[in-house]
This record gives sequence, structure tokens and C-alpha cells, in this order.
Amino acid sequence: MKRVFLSLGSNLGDRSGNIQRALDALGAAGLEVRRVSSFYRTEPVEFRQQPWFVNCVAEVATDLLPLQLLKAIQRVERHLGRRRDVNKGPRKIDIDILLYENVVVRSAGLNIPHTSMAERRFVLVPLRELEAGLRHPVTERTVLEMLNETADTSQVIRINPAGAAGK
Ligand code: PH2
Ligand code: MG
Ligand code: MG
Repeated sequence: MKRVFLSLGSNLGDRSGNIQRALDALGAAGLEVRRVSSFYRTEPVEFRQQPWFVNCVAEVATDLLPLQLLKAIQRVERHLGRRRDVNKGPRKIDIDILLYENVVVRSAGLNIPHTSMAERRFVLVPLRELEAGLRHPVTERTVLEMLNETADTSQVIRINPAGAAGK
């Protein structure tokens, strides 16, 4: 089994519920969801004029190859009601592959590691909670180092210390 880290986000409707449903659907699709970070309320980055997100990071185990995994994730996004929407704009659910073992994929349709993970506190803060010492396979920086060095100053606020889904 390969170890994979996914970023999940939602900023439309029942944001925490959408993320929980996505985690359940990933499990039903045959991925083994091993660990999930706290949920965080996060300030939108890049495309700023949109509602705040709920984000988390999940560690999953799978035998799917990167492109097969991408297809499975896209099926889950569609199943959850994701429509083709504004690039980087509001969405019910967004699931991105951050890391897949130490594999590097650079292609038009898929980039692993995720190309902007080091510039996103909404990714790095939940990832630090799961594995602060994890290294980026290209830059070889740890999650903690990326977080300390990122220029991103957007707010990331933990919702659910006890695992209770907040809204
Ligand atoms: N996703 C984006 C763009 N901006 N901002 C936050 N806080 N959380 C996200 O998940 C997010 C974003 C594009 O996918
Ligand atoms: Mg995304
Ligand atoms: Mg995406």
C-alpha cells in the first residue's frame, strides 16, 4: 500500500458535513483513510472574494497508481455534487493530492507534490498536526520548515479539538 496525503476543502453549504461525507466516500471507494487532522476554518487565499473554507488533511493508504487515484477522487467530488466551477472559486468539495510516497509527477493533468502546498497555510497547518517532520520529495524541506518559511499569512483556525464536527 502507498501512503498518500490529501487536502480536503469546502466553502459552500454545510462545509464540515461536506468534508465528512467526502472522507466517508473515499473509504467506500476503497481507499483506507488512516488519519484525519482537525478541521480548520480558513481564510480564502489566491481568489480572495469568496466565503471562508473548512479544510483538513487526511492520510490514506491505497494500491491505486497516481492517475487511478486522481480518477477515484474526481468520482467522489462528482458524487458529492461538485460542479465545474470558477477556477479557485467557491466549491462544495475539493480534494487535492498533496503527496504520494516520494513520487514526483509533473504533467498537464496531475502534479505531485501539489505545486502550491508550500504557499498554503491551510495545507501546512493541518499537515503539521499529522506529521511535522514529513519531507517534500523535491525541496527536501520538512512540513515544519515549509510552515516557518512560507510567505502566506492567511488565518487558519482550528475548529474541533475533540473531533466533533464544527460548522
Ligand atoms: N482552495 C483553493 C483556493 N483558495 N483557500 C482556502 N482557505 N482553502 C482552500 O481549500 C482553497 C483556498 C483552490 O482549490
Ligand atoms: Mg484545490
Ligand atoms: Mg482540486
